[in-house]
Amino acid sequence: MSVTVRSKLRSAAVGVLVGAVAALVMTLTMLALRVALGVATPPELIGDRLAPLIPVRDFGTLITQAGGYNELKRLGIGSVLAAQLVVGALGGLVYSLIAMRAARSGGGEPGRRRDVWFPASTRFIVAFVGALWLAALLVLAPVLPTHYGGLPPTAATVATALGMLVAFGSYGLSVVLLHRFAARSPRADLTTETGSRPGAPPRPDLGRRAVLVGAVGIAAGAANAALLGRLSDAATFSYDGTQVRGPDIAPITPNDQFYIVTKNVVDARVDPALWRLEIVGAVDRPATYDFGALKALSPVRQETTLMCISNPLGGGLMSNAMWTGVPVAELLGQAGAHPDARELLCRSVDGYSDSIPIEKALDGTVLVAYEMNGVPLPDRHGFPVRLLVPGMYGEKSIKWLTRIEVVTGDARGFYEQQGWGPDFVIPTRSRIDGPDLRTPIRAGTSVVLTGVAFAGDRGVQQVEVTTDGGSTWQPATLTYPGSRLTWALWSFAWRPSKPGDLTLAVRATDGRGEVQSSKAAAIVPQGARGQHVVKARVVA
Ligand SMILES: Nc1nc2c(c(=O)[nH]1)N[C@H]1C(S)=C(S)[C@@H](COP(=O)(O)O)O[C@H]1N2
Ligand SMILES: [Mo]
Repeated sequence: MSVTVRSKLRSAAVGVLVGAVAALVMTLTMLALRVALGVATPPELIGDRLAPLIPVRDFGTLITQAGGYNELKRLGIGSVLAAQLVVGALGGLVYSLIAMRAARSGGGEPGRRRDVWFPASTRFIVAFVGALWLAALLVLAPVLPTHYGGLPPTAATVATALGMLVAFGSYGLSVVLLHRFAARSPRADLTTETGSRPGAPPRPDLGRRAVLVGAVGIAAGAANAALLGRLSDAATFSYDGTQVRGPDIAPITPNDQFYIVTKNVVDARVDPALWRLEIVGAVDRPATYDFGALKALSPVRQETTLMCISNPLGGGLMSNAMWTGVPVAELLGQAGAHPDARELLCRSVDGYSDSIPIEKALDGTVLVAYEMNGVPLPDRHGFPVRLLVPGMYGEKSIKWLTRIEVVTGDARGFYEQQGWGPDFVIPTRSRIDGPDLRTPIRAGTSVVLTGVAFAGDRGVQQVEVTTDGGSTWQPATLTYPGSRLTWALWSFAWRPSKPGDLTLAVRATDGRGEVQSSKAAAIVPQGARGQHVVKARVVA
């Protein structure tokens, strides 16, 4: 192999190595900013940018193929981290090629002054980092107002942009410094090379230096692994999708059992000192509240049940709590919402958004809640404040709320953009929780069936049970009648007289007298509808 080919290959290899190591340094910078300051990382932002663009059916397929929402989140983060490494290595490769060409063409001659201080390779890396940064700002513009430590949208945008600049900058600086070290200035390297004997073995010095760069890479990789481990311990993998159900369901769900759904890989952990609630948009008097100012307003206590739109028939993505907070109607009254106001577009520190109709917001039951069952909201449920929207699916009850914007048009939130909805009003639902009917029942014995029924913000008037596949319905007892905004708990004493395979089902009647229909609908796009049906085997 000729000397030039060998030296080119060697240069390219050094470039790839340096680029990959610099990418590890960049990732480390991102993760450190995330852990220490709550600054959103590009892997998280890219996921949040893409998710709303994916039609809900495809999103469902992706989740199934990945083996669950948590697995899809893991896959997304992993892919972006891997892509960063590849792009970083390519950047290093191009850098080394430019450095080599500059060294060859300018070898020996005194370069222009500009080229001494800013050689072509340095200009390339500045342009590369600058272009990546601008592209990231443009492409990620809608999700830049994200800050997991609680900064309001405008400050969050600045924090995210600066964080990316620092991270990308750490890449560029690492490429220049590591390359200079590894090739001991490309110019000096190649000048020596031309003077060396044809066919001479590569200078052992370069090999040793490359090994040292590799060692920096291993150290950066280990530090990345340590920070990823910390983030993964705090990640939502362990609790996203937590359900509560079973025969011992309590009227009020304890906070540590309340169901959880989140789009995040690592949830927000808001510092109340940074946090603000902004009321903006079509209002006469825009306002900003800090946590103290919000709690100084006269609070209301309101028991309310929440249910996720993706709760299957019979599922446990549904819980009930006693909430304390301030009615949104009061905040809007203070701000003076314009008469042509149509919706509220609400935003969270995690970049999540959703909208609610203005009539709903003004009905007095929509709260900015800061207590759950008598204690401050747990982090997972939206500390310091969340929106609480009775009667509509849980996605409207935005956690870590930071901005309410009064809009005069139709605004679509995170999930609505995927194609969920457009109707988010909770239909009447009920489920059978107990007993476990997988084990056969002996004819003639008494069994107590129990469960819950929920009719959004219409209340539950009556619950009925059928044990003959819907031919006859008998009233159940409401062991906890609940209120207009909550679920009810029911029980039904059943004594099957003869053996056979039976079909049990439950139906509720809402406070307006409307009976839950048996007409089934899939979860996508407006939430499951129909009756929860359970098979039972009665033996002699
Ligand atoms: N900021 C923010 N709010 C959010 C979400 C989210 O991912 N981010 N998920 C929503 C969804 S889909 C549901 S069902 C409820 C769940 O609230 P919980 O976890 O307190 O039960 O929160 C909603 N609010
Ligand atoms: Mo949800």
